[in-house]
Amino acid sequence: MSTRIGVAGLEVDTRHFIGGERSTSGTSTFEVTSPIDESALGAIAAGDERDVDQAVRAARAAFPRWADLGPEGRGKILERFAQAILDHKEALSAVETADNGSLLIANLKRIVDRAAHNIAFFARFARELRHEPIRGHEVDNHVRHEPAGVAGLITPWNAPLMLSTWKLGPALAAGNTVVLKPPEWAPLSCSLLAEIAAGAGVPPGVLNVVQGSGVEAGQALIDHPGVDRLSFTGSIATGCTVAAAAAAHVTPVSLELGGKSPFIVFGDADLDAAAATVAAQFNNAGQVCLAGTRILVDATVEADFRAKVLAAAQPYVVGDPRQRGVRVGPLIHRRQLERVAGFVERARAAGATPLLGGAAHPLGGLYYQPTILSGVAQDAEIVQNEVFGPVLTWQSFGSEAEAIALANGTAYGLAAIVYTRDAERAGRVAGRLVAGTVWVNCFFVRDLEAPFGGARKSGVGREGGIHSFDFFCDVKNVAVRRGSFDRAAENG
Ligand code: TXE
Repeated sequence: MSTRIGVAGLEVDTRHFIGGERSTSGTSTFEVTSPIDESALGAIAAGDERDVDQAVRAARAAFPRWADLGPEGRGKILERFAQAILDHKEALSAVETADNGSLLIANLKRIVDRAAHNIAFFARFARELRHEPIRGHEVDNHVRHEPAGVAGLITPWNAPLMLSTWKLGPALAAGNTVVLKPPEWAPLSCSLLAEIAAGAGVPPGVLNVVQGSGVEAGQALIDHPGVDRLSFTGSIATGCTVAAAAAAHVTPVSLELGGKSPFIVFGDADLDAAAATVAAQFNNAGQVCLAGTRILVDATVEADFRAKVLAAAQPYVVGDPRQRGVRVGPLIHRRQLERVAGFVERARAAGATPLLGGAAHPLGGLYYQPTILSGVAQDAEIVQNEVFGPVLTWQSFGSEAEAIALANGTAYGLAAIVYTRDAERAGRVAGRLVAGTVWVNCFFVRDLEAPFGGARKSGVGREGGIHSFDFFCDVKNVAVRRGSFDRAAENG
């Protein structure tokens, strides 16, 4: 196996990053391909139990010193890490685009900035975290957030850089050391990230990366008894496996799973703004867990809104994600293309009508047309299951109660989007929707201090701000008998 491969004019190391060094214990590899043209990017070290064990041991060895640095000491290093991410913006953007097909312009303009912010925000949050003592009858309760130990982080392919830093930020700032298992379909930006962290002064063993398949490297990580926290983003099926493995060691687990979020448009809404936001659901080729993929529109404005949505979708040009003007890149992998195409074919066979698209793009490869399907029943597969591609469904409703019933009528509960000009209605509907996040007249705004997570099968737990620290820390209460030290001072 070559230890370096050329990607987008850059060199990326193919080995794991353990204890501050590149290493691999076995010889097995997996092929990484670029979704842009399905070309081979190269062979990457496939981690196994031994690599994971080595990484957990390295993380464990590094933990006491990292924890002892405290929020101030860690914060300085993490701020340098955040700055180093920005300094490597071009490289990270180019590699992420080559590896997972996301738009280059989006990576350059937003994603890398956000990745850096994910680290810097939590570094600052840890420094500023203060607890007022809770005054009880006999004691003062001093609440402390103590680092838990070694955190195992598992991330998916749709946004590896963004989602890995979203977990790394709070885990590291809280004083944990980590083992990160990046997605096998897009592992390369995390390989770069590990080196960038080391270059910025993150000590050896604090951030370890083990690449490989879910069933081998991922499974070894979730089964490892030396892991104190497991944070996972991915599919529901794998989430269940992670939860079961965590249960065996009573390891706290955070699961961010899929979504099938409703996008409700009331008759009084700003239809132009709502239509533009509907079209934005095609971003990242629809491979977004939060996407509002079920359009629910007030029947009284349906025809007007349909025309506006179709017009708003026009600029969503499909093509090479490196080209300017392109707004929808390829799907990640041929298996994902087949999965998306299968959903649409079955929906059409069951009577769904495309208002837009409805098939693979004439460009071929892994490109799929932005698609909106009407004539779908609430219990149809396409309405009930996450497609994870540029595919939306279209339904209308006759009353607020019906809109809420349709919106809540799936097993998911990640997010919901509501467009209305009526503030009272917005509050009322938001209260009745089953969702971890409700966006009113907006979409995809995620302040890092706000809680994030899913209801029902969309996940377990909340992260963001203090919620992240509650998860990544052992929350300890030190109850001190009031006056006991004063008396000791008087006596002594
Ligand atoms: O997810 P997996 P996949 C959904 C979406 C998509 C579907 C399948 O519907 O079509 O999931 O995607 C690791 N032990 N989402 O197959 O398998 C795996 O290596 C430990 C929603 O990629 O859940 C990868 O790093 N780890 C989603 C991560 O889990 C295991 C984003 C996610 O992979 C493992 C992605 C195991 N036994 C897909 N098996 C979102 N919510 O953002 C796999 N993994």
